[in-house]
Amino acid sequence: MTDYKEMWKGLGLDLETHDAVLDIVGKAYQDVFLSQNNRPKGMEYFDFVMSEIHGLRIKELLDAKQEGRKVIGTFCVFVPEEIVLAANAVCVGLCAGAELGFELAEQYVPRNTCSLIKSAFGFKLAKVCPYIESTDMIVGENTCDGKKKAYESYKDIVGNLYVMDIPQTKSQAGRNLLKAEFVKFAAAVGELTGNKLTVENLKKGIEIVNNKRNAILRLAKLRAHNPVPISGLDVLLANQVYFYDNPERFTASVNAICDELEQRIANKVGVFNEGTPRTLISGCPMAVPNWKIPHIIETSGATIVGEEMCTGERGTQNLTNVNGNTIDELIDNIVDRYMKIDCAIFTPNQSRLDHIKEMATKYKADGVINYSLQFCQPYSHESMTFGKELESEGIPVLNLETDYSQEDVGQLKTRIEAFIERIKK
Ligand code: BJ8
Repeated sequence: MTDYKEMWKGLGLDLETHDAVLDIVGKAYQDVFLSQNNRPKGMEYFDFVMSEIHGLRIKELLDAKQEGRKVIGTFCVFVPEEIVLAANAVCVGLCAGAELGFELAEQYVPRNTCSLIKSAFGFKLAKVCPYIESTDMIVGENTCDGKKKAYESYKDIVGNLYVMDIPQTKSQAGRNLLKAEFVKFAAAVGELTGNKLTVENLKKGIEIVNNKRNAILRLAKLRAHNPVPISGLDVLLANQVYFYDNPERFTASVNAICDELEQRIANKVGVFNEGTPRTLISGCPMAVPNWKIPHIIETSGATIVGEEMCTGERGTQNLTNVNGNTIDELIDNIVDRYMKIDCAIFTPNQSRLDHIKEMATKYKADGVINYSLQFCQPYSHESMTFGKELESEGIPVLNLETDYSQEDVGQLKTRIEAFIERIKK
């Protein structure tokens, strides 16, 4: 096994704490993923990626930097990767899904802040994230109040934060705002990288990201089959790795899994028996290694057939039109695509509810599990209103609120098991 200690030391990581983190993630991975039966062979690629989560991929990022490329870290699917790639920079997701460094984080954000935000601070302050330390620019986005206010202090601790405004309504004014922000972002990326946007490099960036989204959407579609050919956990993992892998390699690996699954479907091979209750998860994003709820669901007698979340179909569902003769036209296409993201920060947000219903039908879900992180106002609100609406249309719903701790696992399991009993009937 390659020894990456010197590389981590060079990035300023706290080696002792970092070792402990890798140990915990490795064990969790073993328990949650490697214990599954009958996984597609193609998932070995993701096993490898996960085993090198802080190793090979970080080395690739550092090699890219040696070649003069820049690394841009993001926390939100509103950051246009097309523009990052057009400028020959590398895009990496920075959201973290572990309860680490929370005490340190609470010196900067109130205790009643969601775990996603706290972990962004915790990973930086505890010096355990080689991704954060490899970035030349980190992009924050003014979405929910929690993130918006947190970035005011995050900028002081990271030193390379760029903040982007995001509209909160799907109006013409909202679209104008997003376009102005994307144009400004393109200029900032151009300044950082020394590479100006051209029609050619922008089209290339759009194509790379479209291919990546197409592959993951192809994977999603195959789950409509019964028996389902791949577990929800494995698809969630692919959606999580989506944010930091080399995009072309990711696309090829996901397409290879899809080829294998098509074969499975033809042979009626599944990971769960035909007739296993099918659930759709909807809500806040789940970053690595946040696998708590999906693991409980898939070890309690049900499977997950879709993720209506940013680490899932909300983040990938629309492609960007690559046709255009000018930079302005292509930016317009990018803006049109991103305006369709139905994050709960938008008001009203009917398209998200419509998408949940559409996914429930498309993937033949027997019920919807709404997942909100504690203290997340936007998603908790929508869980309540959408939950009522879905129930009124005969779609069973379970609303869960949790955080990154393991303390509520027993309680969650009891509620999830009861819900599975209900949808079985
Ligand atoms: S587009 S969902 S990635 S903002 S969980 S920090 S909302 S209090 S993450 Fe998100 Fe972009 Fe929207 Fe998607 Fe706030 Fe809620 Fe915390 Fe959240």
